[in-house]
Amino acid sequence: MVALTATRYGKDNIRLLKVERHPSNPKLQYVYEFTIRVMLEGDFDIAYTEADNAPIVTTDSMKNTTYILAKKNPVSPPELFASILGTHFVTTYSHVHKSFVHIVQHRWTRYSVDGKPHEHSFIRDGNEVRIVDAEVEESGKITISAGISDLLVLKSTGSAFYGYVQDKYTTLPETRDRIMSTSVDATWNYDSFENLDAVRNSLGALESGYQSAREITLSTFATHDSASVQATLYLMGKRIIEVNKSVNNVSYSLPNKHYFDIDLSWFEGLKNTGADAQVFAPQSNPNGLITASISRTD
Ligand code: AZA
Repeated sequence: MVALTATRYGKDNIRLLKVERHPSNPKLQYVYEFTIRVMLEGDFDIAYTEADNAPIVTTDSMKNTTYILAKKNPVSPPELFASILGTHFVTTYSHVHKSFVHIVQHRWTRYSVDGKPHEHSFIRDGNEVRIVDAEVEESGKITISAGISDLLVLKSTGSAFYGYVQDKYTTLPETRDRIMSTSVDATWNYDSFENLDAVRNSLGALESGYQSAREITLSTFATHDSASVQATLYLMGKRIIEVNKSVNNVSYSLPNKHYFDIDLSWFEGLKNTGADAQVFAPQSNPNGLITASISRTD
């Protein structure tokens, strides 16, 4: 005997770019580029167990719906668009009980020409992306998590690492001054929203939630006199929760991108290690991977 115990299906990698024009100055334009995944849960079992396609909302229709709702609605902040899209599926189809919308927003940052922000020209300033996940229930309740991925940062000093376990397996030298680099993946969760209107009433908080989490991540990375990736990670998460009252949980995944000293003493006694190190060898792998979640407890 077997049983179907869980199903979820949808369209992945729906790519779209939307141009929005300023209401009173159509030459001033805004662009938003997304890669979107829409997944549905509901009464779809017979499609799997009896080869009966009657309940299937095609994944092609999900793609079409995504384009149409992007045309008819604001797509920024992405937390709002994810909620609009997810709400559409649970309100349009009575057999859809839950929808899951995942949005990856790619960077297009307005750039300046002759010192003035240009009206319609943008630059991809890095591979960093903004992430949103919205889970929408048929009651209307919306649970949103947001995040940042692939935010690559490096500091050339202000990081030490010593005092760790020393045993017969240890070869890593202690250091009071090292390069620290990571590609930040951060996710934070908001209190759930009763419905789409509640999301619409919180747009400022959602946008500032993203901006402040990014700003805290960058400033803490730069200014913290770091004892380890672990200690810097914890401080970032703690500060985000302290600043943002509607955020209850922050998770980070921080690969440790190592840059090793190169001993050049074999060449005419050239000093290039410890305090004299200037030329480093970037390492691709293996790499450390430091993860943690920090939660509000009060
Ligand atoms: N944390 C660090 O910050 N650096 C390291 C570690 C670690 O756990 N292990 N090796 N180097």
